[in-house]
Amino acid sequence: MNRTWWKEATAYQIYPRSFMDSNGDGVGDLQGVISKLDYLQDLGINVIWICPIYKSPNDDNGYDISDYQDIMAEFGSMADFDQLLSEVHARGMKLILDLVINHTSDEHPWFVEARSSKDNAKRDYYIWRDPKDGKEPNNWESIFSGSIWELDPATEQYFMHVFSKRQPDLNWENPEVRQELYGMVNWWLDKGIDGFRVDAISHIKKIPGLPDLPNPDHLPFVSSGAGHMNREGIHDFLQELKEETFDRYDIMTVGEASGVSVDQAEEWVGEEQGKFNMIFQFEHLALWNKSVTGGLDVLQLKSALSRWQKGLEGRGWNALFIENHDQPRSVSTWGNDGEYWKASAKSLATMYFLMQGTPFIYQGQEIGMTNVRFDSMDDYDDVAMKNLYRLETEAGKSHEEVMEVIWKNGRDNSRTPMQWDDSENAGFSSGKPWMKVNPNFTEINVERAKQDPDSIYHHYKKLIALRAANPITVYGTYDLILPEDERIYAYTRTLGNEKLLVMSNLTLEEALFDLPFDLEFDSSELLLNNYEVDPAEKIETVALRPYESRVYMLV
Ligand code: TEU
Ligand code: CA
Repeated sequence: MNRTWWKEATAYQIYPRSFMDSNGDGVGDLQGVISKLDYLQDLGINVIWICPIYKSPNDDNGYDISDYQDIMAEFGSMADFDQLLSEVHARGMKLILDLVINHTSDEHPWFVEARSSKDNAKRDYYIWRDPKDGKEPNNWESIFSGSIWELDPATEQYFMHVFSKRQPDLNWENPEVRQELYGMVNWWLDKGIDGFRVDAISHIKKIPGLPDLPNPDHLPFVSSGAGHMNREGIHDFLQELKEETFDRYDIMTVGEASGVSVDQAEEWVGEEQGKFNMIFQFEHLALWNKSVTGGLDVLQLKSALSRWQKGLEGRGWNALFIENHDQPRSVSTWGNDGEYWKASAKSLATMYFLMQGTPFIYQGQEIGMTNVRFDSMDDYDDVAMKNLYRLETEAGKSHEEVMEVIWKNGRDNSRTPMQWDDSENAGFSSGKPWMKVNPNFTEINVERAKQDPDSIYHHYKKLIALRAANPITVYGTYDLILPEDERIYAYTRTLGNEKLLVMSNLTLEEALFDLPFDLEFDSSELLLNNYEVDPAEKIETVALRPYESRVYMLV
């Protein structure tokens, strides 16, 4: 396997609106990010992925872009961006941006023109259809609830939006659209950025004819992935994108690729044929029920992640993650944010971090930030959850019922301001934050975590250092062990005559680790643990306490 910088890197995701506010207006900004670069460097971070910072009316917090080559005024100016880039580089780190090219904002000049008349030159930049029987052109549902179509009264045609109605989908079938996008991508790459996380890229190809999808339950609209998620023909677009842009630079690319399965890995991330260096796959995210009671299914988690580990072995590269700005907090969802808060956050961290791939940490994950429960919808912002709330309450559900779902699944769980210290507004802002701070900030914050040698923060720091110092953690071959165990996620990594043994109890119960008898070694060295352990303890059988995890080097 070829060695490259992006395989060896540890990445950190910043949601700029909620990271650090430098001027007291309550909104995080680029100067705020700059002020925390030393913090990230000290943590051991090599690559920063910053969520969209472009000009945007913020219907979906920057994922609705109205000018690709300008900076959102609330975040700063292009001069601030240039400073950010050079300060990141000065610290030996890399910066990748979020590339949102499935759709634009409805305020993008292309769309403003396109909607002005049916024969406008930009009309075909988007996807327009006549009404069918006085209604939507087909029965597809938007990922953000409701129809995928919005009627534009001026021209009496509908336009398609896979996400919010203020995020019209670009028409990738139009070569002019593609050329415009490539030019923009190269403009940023020429500026010297180090790559992109490519948003919702598996949605750019829609099936020909946009037919109704099967609707056995006679729903008003049906979940529409079959119409636009990883559809046939998408690789023609992706290949062109790669050739016209990415291939010309030494950069890192990560596609956000829902709906892609491991048997398609070669085309997506193969070392030769792949369109991206790595992708965020979604299979493990679907594993905790979207229901209120759903917890973590350890067996399924093991099979999903192992499938990707083995599927890409020697062929491509994984992006490793358990959190991002679209998911609730991992410690609340998969771990335990009560009594076993520390232990479970560390056990989850160890479990995913030492697999083969490039690990990503989402801001706040490194201090174990948790989900939040606000009582009123007024304290929430996410357009997806606001749509859901409106439609569900209109359909007769009670406020309480819908709030349970939002508390458990809502994207704002991970979008509350970063908790830096225990001062007012958690040190995020001297003004009123755009979104309320999680009230647990007096307990959970960076300052306190740094002072506590036993903190989740220090555990992450050790993991990052362990990865940086041991090529086996990057290049070693992954093998799942104890596949049938319902509590323990255990695996080995092998490189030369070394083996790394990683064991994580992912449950509240004690679990007995039985070393497989074919695992041979002369000596074992304890490298990382989250409970007190006697380093000389024999590891043939180990009683792992709730959420206990350990890492050994076997030689
Ligand atoms: O998310 C995209 C996203 O969630 C879908 O790609 C995913 O396919 C779907 O949920 C699976 O059913 C990205 C951003 O991360 C998100 O914040 C944006 O809201 C969204 O794109 C629109 O730009
Ligand atoms: Ca600000």
